[in-house]
Amino acid sequence: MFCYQCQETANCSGCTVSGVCGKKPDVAAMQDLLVYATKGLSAVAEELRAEGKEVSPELNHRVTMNLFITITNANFDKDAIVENIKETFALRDAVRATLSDSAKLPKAATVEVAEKDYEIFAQSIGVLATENEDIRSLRELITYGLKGLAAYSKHANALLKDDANVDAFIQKALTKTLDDSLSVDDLVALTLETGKAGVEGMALLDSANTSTYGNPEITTVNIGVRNNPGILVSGHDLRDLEMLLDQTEGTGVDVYTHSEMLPAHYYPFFKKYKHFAGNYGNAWWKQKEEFEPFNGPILMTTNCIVPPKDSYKDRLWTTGAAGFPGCKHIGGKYGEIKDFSAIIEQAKSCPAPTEIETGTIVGGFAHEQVFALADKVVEAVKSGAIKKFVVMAGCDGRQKKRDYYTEFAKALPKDAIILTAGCAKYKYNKLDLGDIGGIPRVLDAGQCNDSYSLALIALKLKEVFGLDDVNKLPLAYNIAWYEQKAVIVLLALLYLGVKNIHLGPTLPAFLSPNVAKVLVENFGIAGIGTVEDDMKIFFPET
Ligand code: FSO
Ligand code: SF4
Repeated sequence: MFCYQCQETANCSGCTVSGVCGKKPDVAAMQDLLVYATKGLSAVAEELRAEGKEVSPELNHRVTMNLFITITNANFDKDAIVENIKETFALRDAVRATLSDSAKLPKAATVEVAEKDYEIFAQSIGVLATENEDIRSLRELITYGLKGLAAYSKHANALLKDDANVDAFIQKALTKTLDDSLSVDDLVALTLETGKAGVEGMALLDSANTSTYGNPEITTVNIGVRNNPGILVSGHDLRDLEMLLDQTEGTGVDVYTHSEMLPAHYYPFFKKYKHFAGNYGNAWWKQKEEFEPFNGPILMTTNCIVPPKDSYKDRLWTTGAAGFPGCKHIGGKYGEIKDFSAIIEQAKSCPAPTEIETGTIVGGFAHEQVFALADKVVEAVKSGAIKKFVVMAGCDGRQKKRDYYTEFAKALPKDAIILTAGCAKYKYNKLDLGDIGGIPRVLDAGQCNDSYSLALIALKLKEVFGLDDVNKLPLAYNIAWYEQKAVIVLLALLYLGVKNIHLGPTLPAFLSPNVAKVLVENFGIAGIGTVEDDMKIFFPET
């Protein structure tokens, strides 16, 4: 196997024996083949569009779901992935049969592979099949960005919102990663185009979320527990959460959020559920310690599964793109009501969660809420009470060196505000960093996709202060990344013209020296150093 798509890849270069995440070589091979089959399907869809024919929502959804399945920590279930490969090849062949001309299609769109040969064939189409390291680097950078974009599209699709342009772009770009005639410059241009589509994808999801659930607002979330049995919902899918809340109403079972699901509490819609009890635990990587004392079932709606301990494996359920062998999976198509009765029945027989923390956290600072506070914020900046904003969005992870982010947050000057989104917030959202004139020093916009809000806030500040360049704001970026959704957020920020982003705890292994050089020279991308040194870089004036 060879996989280097996430931040914790072995030795900062690539997982070759087994994934640090727990992904085994046979699952890695099936994920590679699923990506390849999806690229073939996309090439067929591209040709269909070129012939002026319509591409079905079924095909669009198949592409986004397949990519989502291959995101780090989303799906470890080989059998489920094999099923998706078979279905993808079948759909590819059926659609190809409707083309007038299929002579120009790449091999991925035509090759026939028997199921018994999947693993052998997968060895020939993995990441290392592209020999030139710069072309490989750019192809993978684009593919990983598209995986993140696909995940965000899928969440919008679950709310019955689609953007045909975003789907068409994903398929066009996937097809281009198969094209040997493209140069490094062509692929650099495609990388920036991917960032543009990332902005559109996040805008789509933002509008799907806010039109369905309202605009996030300042909310205090309980992190303790109640006395009833509970179900813990993890991942990012708000529609799954909504269905589960509907079905648990009046059953005596409470529902808690975990990790990236915390921001659900910020939406007005979810406040009507009396049994929506609070948030339990911390970022995804602590689940081995925290799922055991939760005592009840846990529903993983998306990525960030840590291979479970036997002590709670029978309480771990998956749905959507997520999967783990031996854990029960709840199916359901877009627009259908999923049947959560079995998980609810299991919850009823479980003890209430054991309390591991008490207190509250505050969040809900997405774009509309911050715009509502704009006068106060502008006043605080003008008076000098707020001197700088630091965007510390992104992901948390299990590596010790990520303690840097806690120490960085603690070391910040007291007149600096943290703007955050994603599970990176768990490194400092319980530190009690205080407020500046009533404005909390940690403003949490929501999930990683809500980094879109942070971009809108930056653009609004630029407008209010009459600046011609977003880089002239008193705003710095110190972003933590882990998996591929962070890649699309990064590409989106680059497309919006944001410069000098610091990215850590390590730079992506999939950036070749030359591609890294392009990012450094054109965008000022940098890594992180020690907290002390970085304070001097971020706050040269103090
Ligand atoms: Fe964190 Fe996981 Fe949201 Fe990622 S929960 S690491 S960037 O999936 O998606 O922020
Ligand atoms: Fe390794 Fe990350 Fe790939 Fe898992 S997803 S195999 S940890 S690079």
